[in-house]
Amino acid sequence: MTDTATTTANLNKFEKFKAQKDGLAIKSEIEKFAALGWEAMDETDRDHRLKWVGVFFRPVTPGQFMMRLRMPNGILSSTQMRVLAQVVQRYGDEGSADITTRQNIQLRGIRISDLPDIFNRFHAVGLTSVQSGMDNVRNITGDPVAGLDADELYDTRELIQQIQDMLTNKGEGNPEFSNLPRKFNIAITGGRDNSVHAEINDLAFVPAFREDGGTRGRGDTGNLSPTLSASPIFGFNVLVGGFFSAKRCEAAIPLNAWVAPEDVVAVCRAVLEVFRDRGLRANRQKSRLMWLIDEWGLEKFRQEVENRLGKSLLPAAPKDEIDWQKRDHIGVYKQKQPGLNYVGLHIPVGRLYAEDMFEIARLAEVYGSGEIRLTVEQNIIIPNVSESRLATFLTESLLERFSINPGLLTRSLVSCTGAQFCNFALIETKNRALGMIKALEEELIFTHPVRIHWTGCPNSCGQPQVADIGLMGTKTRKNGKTLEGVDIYMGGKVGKDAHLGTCIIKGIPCEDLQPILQDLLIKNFGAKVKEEALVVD
Ligand code: SRM
Ligand code: SF4
Repeated sequence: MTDTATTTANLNKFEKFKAQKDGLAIKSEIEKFAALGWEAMDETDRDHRLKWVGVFFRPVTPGQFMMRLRMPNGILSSTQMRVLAQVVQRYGDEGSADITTRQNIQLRGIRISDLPDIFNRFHAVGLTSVQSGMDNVRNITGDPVAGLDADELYDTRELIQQIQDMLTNKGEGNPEFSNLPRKFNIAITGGRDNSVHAEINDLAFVPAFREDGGTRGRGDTGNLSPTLSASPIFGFNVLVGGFFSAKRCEAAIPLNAWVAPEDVVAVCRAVLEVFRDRGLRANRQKSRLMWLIDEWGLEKFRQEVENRLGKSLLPAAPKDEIDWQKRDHIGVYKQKQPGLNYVGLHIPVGRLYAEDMFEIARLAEVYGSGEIRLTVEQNIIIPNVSESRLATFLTESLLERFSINPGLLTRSLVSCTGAQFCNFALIETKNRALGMIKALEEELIFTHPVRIHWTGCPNSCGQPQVADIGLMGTKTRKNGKTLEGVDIYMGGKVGKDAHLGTCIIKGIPCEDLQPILQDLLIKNFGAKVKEEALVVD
């Protein structure tokens, strides 16, 4: 046996194949795969390693792959959107795109033979899909209205781009971070409403002022050089270990650290180096960062981060600045730039087709500055719409489908991919979610939005634990038959004092769900039955 064979013998299957060949290695094999075709490819390359370049084999639609991009801070240009539209357009009815719960875009219908051309197109417009799946850092989320919002404390855009550049070697792929023990999520919020769900990330930065302006921890070797300042200094309190998995869900906990914006990239690197080198790899169900923190205790973890950083971390500021309810950004809002507005369009369950994407790109160019933003609620924002053009913009026909004023259930609906494309799914989600919301809105009147999140299985990609009402797919039994069903979560709170909801009812068959939801909405969220729904004919 070789050394490698000896050391890999006891590893789980994922660690084994990563040790045999790094996922990023397949970057140089794309032309070969394209010529070979998916049927003839090595199965590990096809089903797993391709995810290192953001290409996902879909057992539900074999031969039609999914591509997951990276959209730092959820921002893209109209030129980039048009390229994405061109890519899915060539697949006709089988081509589509989804806005994801990480402010990102996934493309569907992709043929392996087209990958070289697609990567060339991406490259030409500065798009990358590198390291967006498997044991890599996912899309880094930030405030969707960064740089637009008059009340923001920090514009997160540049910082997030810097982190992505560091982690991915400017989108080309970075072998330093291509073999983590498991996936890793990073979020930064510079606003007051925690628009990124900081609490459900492995590493999150939330705004916080240090009153004393005290020591900044700048010495290379841990020597602190005090700089006194009269006014509070802006920075971030750091949260660690938030995650959802089928086995366990945890909100992130404070690391008891405050970092200045200029130190955020280095802190990300230090945390990731600790996770990469010391994270638990034996059992994939116990590999996320929180399991390491559990094993070591927070103090030791913090100490190891400081060792990697080469300097001390300052203690957390006593309070963070998350003091608003979370906004959904749907509708028209004034920007901090005089005379400009941002317009949030509701995209039902995040699903887009090529013609929608071309149209969004056109609207962003004609009425805005060509910029398009995505939200973790799977919607779109078009910024920089001038006052003089706003009224005409609002008459555009696309806004009839992608409304700025949808129904109060519709506007907050979120859904994961579900059975249409995801082989983990226990139920169909997106279409079912839309049908259910339509039926409930026909029967009930609401006074405020109710956030309903659907997720097709316990992996929780649709984040049911952050919702007012979360619906998690399951299989259930009724009259001796196995049916698609849901476990119902409630109590999720976002924004200020965010906390996770918990499961309150298990195993409701989807066919029996509507009256149960109706009841929950009436009893807990002030919904009222419409007069006409009460008329019996
Ligand atoms: Fe997820 C795996 C879709 C956000 C937790 N997720 C998957 C896979 C890749 C499984 C697969 O291969 O089929 C799904 C791809 C289906 C498809 O064809 O679209 C998938 N996850 C998604 C997306 C597209 C849901 C959506 O409709 O928006 C989201 C893509 C985000 C992105 O742009 O990167 C998505 N996934 C999430 C989130 C939410 C978040 O990050 O805020 C979570 C929970 C948070 C977390 O990770 O801590 C999440 N996905 C998972 C897990 C459970 C992780 C674990 O530690 O066990 C899996 C399964 C796994 O990794 O083994 C998973
Ligand atoms: Fe697939 Fe389950 Fe994630 Fe939904 S929650 S996308 S069904 S893995």
